[in-house]
Amino acid sequence: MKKALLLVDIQNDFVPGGALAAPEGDKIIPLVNRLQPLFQHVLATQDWHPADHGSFAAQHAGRSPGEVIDLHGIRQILWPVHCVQQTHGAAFADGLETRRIEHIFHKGADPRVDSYSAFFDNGRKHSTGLEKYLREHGLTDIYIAGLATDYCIKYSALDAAQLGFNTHVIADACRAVNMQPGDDARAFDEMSKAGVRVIESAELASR
Ligand code: VGL
Ligand code: ZN
Repeated sequence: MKKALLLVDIQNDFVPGGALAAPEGDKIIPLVNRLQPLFQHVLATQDWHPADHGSFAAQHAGRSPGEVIDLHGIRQILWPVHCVQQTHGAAFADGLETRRIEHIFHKGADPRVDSYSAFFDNGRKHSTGLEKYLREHGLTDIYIAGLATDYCIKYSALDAAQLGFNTHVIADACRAVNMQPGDDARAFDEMSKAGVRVIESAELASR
């Protein structure tokens, strides 16, 4: 058994003050920094969009964030402009310890398709390289923390479990966008039902 901590989208735009903030998203940062030394392997993703990404409401005349459209055949929630490559919003959130991150996987760079999962785009056509990396390094047990519980955490965890990794989500080291109240609870429920172990950070120190 070889463990990896996967930090999902802990970026300025997903914390308060950012374009698509998860409420209290900044609260996970000190905790995530304390968790990192418990793992030999720390990996991270960054949501990494071109300025004209098709998930941005601003790309669709008359549309607003929160509306749902069909984007090249896939159901797409429209978002505010966020995590544009090379901007402050796309950078790792202020205060996040980044020196232990051994590899960064970017997602969402194709303007035609969104990418919630750390593994594949939403059309499951292209992979980020994360699966290959995990297999090549013999990493079998994945512990996920970051933002946002109801989107990128959920889809990353569901894919990890489906791909056969022992998948854990550290609930108190995640925060949700919660466009609808209760989205976070529903996301945890869906992950549990799919075989993801939803744990608390306190359980980790003793493993
Ligand atoms: C995310 C919405 C759009 C996330 C990324 O990281 O959860 N959510 N892009
Ligand atoms: Zn995005």
